[in-house]
Amino acid sequence: MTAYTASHWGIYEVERDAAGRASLRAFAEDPDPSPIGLHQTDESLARLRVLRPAVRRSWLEHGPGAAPELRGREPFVEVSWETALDLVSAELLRVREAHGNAAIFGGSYGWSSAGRFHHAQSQVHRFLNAVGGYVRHMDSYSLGAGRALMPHVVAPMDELMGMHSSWSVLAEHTQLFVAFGGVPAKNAQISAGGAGRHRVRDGLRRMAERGTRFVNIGPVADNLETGSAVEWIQARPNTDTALMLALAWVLREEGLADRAFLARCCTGYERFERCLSGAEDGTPKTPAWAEPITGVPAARIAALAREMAASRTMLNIAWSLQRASHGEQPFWMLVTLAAMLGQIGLPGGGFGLGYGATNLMGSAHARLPGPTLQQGRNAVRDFIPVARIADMLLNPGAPFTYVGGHYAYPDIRLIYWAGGNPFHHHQDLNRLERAWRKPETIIFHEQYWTPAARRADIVLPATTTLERTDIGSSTREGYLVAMRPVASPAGEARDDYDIFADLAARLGAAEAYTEGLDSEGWLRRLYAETRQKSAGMGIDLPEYDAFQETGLVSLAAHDRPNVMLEAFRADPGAHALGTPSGRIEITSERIAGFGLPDCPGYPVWREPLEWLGGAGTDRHPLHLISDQPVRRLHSQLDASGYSTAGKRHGRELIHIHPEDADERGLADGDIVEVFNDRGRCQAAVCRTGQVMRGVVRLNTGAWYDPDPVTGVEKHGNPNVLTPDIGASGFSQGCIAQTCLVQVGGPVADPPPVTAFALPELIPQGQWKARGPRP
Ligand SMILES: Nc1nc2c(c(=O)[nH]1)N[C@H]1C(S)=C(S)[C@@H](COP(=O)(O)OP(=O)(O)OC[C@H]3O[C@@H](n4cnc5c(=O)[nH]c(N)nc54)[C@H](O)[C@@H]3O)O[C@H]1N2
Ligand SMILES: Nc1nc2c(c(=O)[nH]1)N[C@H]1C(S)=C(S)[C@@H](COP(=O)(O)OP(=O)(O)OC[C@H]3O[C@@H](n4cnc5c(=O)[nH]c(N)nc54)[C@H](O)[C@@H]3O)O[C@H]1N2
Ligand SMILES: [Mo]
Repeated sequence: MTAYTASHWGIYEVERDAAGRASLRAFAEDPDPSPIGLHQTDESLARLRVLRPAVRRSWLEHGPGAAPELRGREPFVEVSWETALDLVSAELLRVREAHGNAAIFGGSYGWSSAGRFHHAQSQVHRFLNAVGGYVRHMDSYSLGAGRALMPHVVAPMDELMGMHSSWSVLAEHTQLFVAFGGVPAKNAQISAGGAGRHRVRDGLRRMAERGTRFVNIGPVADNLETGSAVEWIQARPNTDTALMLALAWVLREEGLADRAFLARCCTGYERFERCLSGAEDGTPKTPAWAEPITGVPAARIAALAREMAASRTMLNIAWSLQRASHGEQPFWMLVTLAAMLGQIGLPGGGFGLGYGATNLMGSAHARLPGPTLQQGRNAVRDFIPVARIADMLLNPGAPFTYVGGHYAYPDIRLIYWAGGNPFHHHQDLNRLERAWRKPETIIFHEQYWTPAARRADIVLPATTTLERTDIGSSTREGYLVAMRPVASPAGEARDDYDIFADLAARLGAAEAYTEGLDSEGWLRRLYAETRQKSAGMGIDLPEYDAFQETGLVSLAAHDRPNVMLEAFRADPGAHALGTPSGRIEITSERIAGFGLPDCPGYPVWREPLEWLGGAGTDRHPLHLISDQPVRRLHSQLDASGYSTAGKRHGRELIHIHPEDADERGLADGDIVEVFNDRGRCQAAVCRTGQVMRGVVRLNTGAWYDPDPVTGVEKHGNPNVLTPDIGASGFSQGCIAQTCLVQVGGPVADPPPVTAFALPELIPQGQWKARGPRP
């Protein structure tokens, strides 16, 4: 009987050698398995594990708030679990009593691991709710602007993601596929909670074979592989909204807009049209207007608009476009453009919000109600938009706006994090370093000595999925997986659940947190709930023990190809959307009512904070794209052999156009400094015609490794360069893709990369011998 494990990268089969040592191999039913997950068992990762509870030396000696500027620079003292749990529970009590639960930040953003029960974010939220609540976060780094916007325009993002038209429908019906930001197969390696069969590469190939024509618009060419020709229209980063407006202008001007669809299924087109035509501001949004903004020839824009109107056209947008200054606008404008084409709800037409952003979009699998751990009720009302963490820490009490509301940042004394890496995911990491000094105590559960764990005060070692029993299940991925432990816990690592259960007991909240169940009891309960709900949908799942026995349930028999918004189009009255009007809102009275200058009531072009057509290009003439990494998920598994094989001289590659490289005298493999006024990082040059002139690309996820003396980041982490400013006063989403930089000449004598060096760890006994730090 095959044993399985599930991960964000897919399902893998567990193989054992004669000595019983486990290794992973690709899942036989996966047509395009991701190599990333095969490397979960690499030795190079094992040496980075947190093996014992550890406390930063000054914090242990002098208590909360001691020498916060030494976070990340000090040794840790390894202590027993008893000591660590006593310290954590006493500190939670102290902060709660002195400042209340609104002084605890437990947003704890991050991808954690696959597995529905041992999901660190759910566990930490449930625990903090059980002990009186915490300050939470809204939205995600993935979709800050998109998540806030889409419920007002069409539907919430989670609903939309699950209803994308299936790949088979696209292959049959789509004649023209226009992608803003490609359909990157590298990104579709993953799905939150675990990919099943990887379907994007095959989906694109079949479309090309059936004759779909592809146009890829954006600064990068190699993010749309169809096995045949793709037209690449080079457009400056962050200017897509201007381009789409010009396409819309042509549709209107030439009578190609579907007025019947706009009248029947949308609201507010007329208001938008006044801006489009120039009636309002005297500037018609013509192709000639868009050309100098986008760099795309006006004639090509006009022709493309006509081609779109003459074909069954699918418009797709990458999520990265909304991870930008005014990131609401490209999403809103894409929907508007698709509405003008009038093909929303028709097979193969309409819009996609992120085909390729993960494996999910385009699935034909049933939407199984996966097992979900209830997180309980949060007694604290304060929250932040997720990417405003440094603002919150630096400016307690300061006001902020979010989706029309006015709020104030809470005053945080304690941070509790499990399952995320803020020193990977946040922008302007030099600013975060300063903000990070504010709390008196920072507690992390981690598996690895990540840059964030190294900047904590108390680190509790957590098990990995490979060390736990769990249930793998993800929206529309087609499988339920009985995840088996593959190895015993490293060192003294414990499950997040067991750590929180012990803490809850110390804080008198054992019953609220555990409800009297251990992990096994919870798995049985969650599975039973899913089984019952599935039965209601006509999907029969085996009993828990039989499920454990088979290891895997395939839901393929319930597959059904989907056409997005088909029912709505057929009868918008009977299938009204959840927007205030029940229609697609090209103008949102609600958003207009918020009176925000940087996000009015209909889609508009606004200059990004930093861009190739704006100020600052004299000193920082290159636009930096910091996109998702090809060889890892965020910062996870960065030390694996697969991820490190993609580096050069131990550094990330910066992709640069050969002419931009020549101007700087740069050869392949040269180590350079990439810089702006926020920071500097080093990277190794990769000359390529796959990025347009004036644009450089540096994947995210290299473990943050600043030189302690110069402050220069040595490993190639772009987040020392990106701005930490909200997309707008509406969403406050992260704007990592809005960033100007300069690339310097080759660095003569680069210091060694130390990203994967362990912090100094002092065994508890030896710490006493050394005595307190002077
Ligand atoms: N410049 C730039 N920055 C970006 C982006 C970008 O496009 N450009 N993208 C952003 C996006 S979309 C995202 S989603 C974020 C991602 O940011 P994160 O989700 O924070 O990144 P990960 O590296 O996945 O961090 C997950 C951490 O959880 C730990 N972990 C995994 N499983 C468990 C577990 O079971 N228990 C515990 N206790 N810990 C566990 C892992 O070891 C890892 O350190 O990054 C954002 N940052
Ligand atoms: N292998 C791998 N896959 C992942 C992840 C990972 O870490 N590793 N992360 C996952 C997560 S959490 C998320 S949220 C998704 C994110 O999915 P996305 O945000 O869509 O992914 P990115 O790779 O950042 O960007 C996609 C493409 O958009 C292009 N682009 C950037 N800016 C612009 C622009 O202004 N205009 C145009 N037209 N194009 C632009 C980039 O060149 C890139 O090729 O990916 C997921 N998939
Ligand atoms: Mo994301």
